[in-house]
Amino acid sequence: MTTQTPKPTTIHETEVLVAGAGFSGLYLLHRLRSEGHRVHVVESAPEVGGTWYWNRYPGARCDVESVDYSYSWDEDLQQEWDWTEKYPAQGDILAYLKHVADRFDLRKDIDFNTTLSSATWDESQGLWTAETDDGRVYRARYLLMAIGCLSTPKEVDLPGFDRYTGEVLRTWNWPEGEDLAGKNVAVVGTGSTGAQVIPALAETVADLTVLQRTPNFVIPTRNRPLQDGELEAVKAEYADRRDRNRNHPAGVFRDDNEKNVADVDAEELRATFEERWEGGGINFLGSFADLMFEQSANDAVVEFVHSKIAEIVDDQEVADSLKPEGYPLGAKRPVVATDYYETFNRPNVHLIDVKKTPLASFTETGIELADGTTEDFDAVVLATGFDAFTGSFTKMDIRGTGNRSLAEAWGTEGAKTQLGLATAGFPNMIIVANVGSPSVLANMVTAIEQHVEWISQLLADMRENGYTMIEAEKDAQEKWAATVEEVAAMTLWPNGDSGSWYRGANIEGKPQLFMPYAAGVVEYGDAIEKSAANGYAGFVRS
Ligand code: NA7
Repeated sequence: MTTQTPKPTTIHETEVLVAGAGFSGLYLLHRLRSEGHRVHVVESAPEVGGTWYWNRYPGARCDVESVDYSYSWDEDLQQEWDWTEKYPAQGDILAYLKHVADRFDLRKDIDFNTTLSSATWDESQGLWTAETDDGRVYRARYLLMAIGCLSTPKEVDLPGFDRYTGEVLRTWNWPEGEDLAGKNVAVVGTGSTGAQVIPALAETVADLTVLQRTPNFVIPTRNRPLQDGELEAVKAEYADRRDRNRNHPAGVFRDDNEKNVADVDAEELRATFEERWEGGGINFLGSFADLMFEQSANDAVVEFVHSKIAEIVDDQEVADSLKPEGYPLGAKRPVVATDYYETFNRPNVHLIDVKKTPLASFTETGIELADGTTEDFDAVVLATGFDAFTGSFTKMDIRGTGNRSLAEAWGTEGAKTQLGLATAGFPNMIIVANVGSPSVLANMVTAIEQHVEWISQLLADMRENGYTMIEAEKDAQEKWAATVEEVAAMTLWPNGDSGSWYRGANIEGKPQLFMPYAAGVVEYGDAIEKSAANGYAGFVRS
């Protein structure tokens, strides 16, 4: 028997290791590298883009306008890039991020097809050691988690799903170019993803069955090509536009109505909702100032959307199933989609309301419902959502001081952070636009830029003052977690029985805590700036 000497592991040493090459990771790399830091990025995908690389299902589109869902930090970049539609399709965003990667020569510092499986804090050396699933090792002073809020799919929990032998497509990793034309297809899930993929597939498949558990409020997108001169007008005052975005809690300027529902009569109420509905998009949420604060105001908007569903959908039994009930509009992430309700008038589209007729089980060829009816499909599309915020952290074996596991820390107490930037016991691990910050409740790109700029300021300050370690203080973290909860409790966001991923309610057994900071990017920016100005209050440095 011969003993083989194990090959020595190559250790990639760097100062800053960034996990993720989406909007956050690319900006971190560019910014920190240009400030003289040694930065390296690892990315699971073979390409940049993060969320916008993976979610390439038919119909995938962002609900923030193109000209706002883009970087503001380079005037030449924003002047030279030409968006073509009001709201960007997934492919357009991906093309933009690829352009950014090439234009700023970012690829040379990114390892693609590289998934971190663990990261361990070495207390004696003050370094993170991160290992990939194929045994490569990185060592870095700082570990920046730019891994996205919605990057780890929820495990499939459909009864008998492993019996099904037909084609299965996952919206979060859609096979390039597959449109399922002419097939008999079922879609499971009616969140933002389902509401986009359903109308897109309905146009090409022979037959589409939608399995709906909880209906959502679906606002029309009203996407359209940008008109002549429209982009030029934005470019002529881009800096001001970006400023307005940064100064709106949603990270994107919205022409919000200052009136409350109680201030107007029935006629103005209806006219206001109608106008915003016709205008389309997230602007609808700015119909009245108190929509997310007063139950009675929210009841009014719910009633309006119900009336729209009844008006659009021909079959009133289907319309009734599509009407969300039992939770305020907004408690589950509002959905923006094109021709969603109209799609249910198509002869090739059928709704199965599994709350009315439960799904007994998947079979080898399709499904069997509790009432004994069966249906067969060529393909099943899963649009069943994500283990939001924490899922991408806890699936990694992250170990901080005293070898404490992050999955254990967050699994028992819920995900708590100091100012959404770090978590106690995990020194030098900085979190980007995720739990405890406005993240998903704002224009993600604005939220990301805010974080990247704060991190750049932090690392410069650490270098100047000779610090090598920063850690969240436990007490400050508890206070911030309480603030996040209190702010959410002032709104209707956490209310009702919506099963929202905002508070982990879509994952069985996950501790329920409202995870994003609901006061928005302006107040949040003040809070993180105040900490920095006070010597990084709420953090310990050494
Ligand atoms: P969501 O919003 O979490 O939606 C997932 C959908 O899948 C939702 O309708 C779920 O119903 C449904 N689902 C999940 N599991 C099941 C089972 N077991 N049976 C029936 N239906 C199920 O994820 P999306 O991908 O649509 O959107 C995520 C975010 O990405 C989006 O908000 C944007 O910010 C971008 P449920 O509501 O749990 O009853």
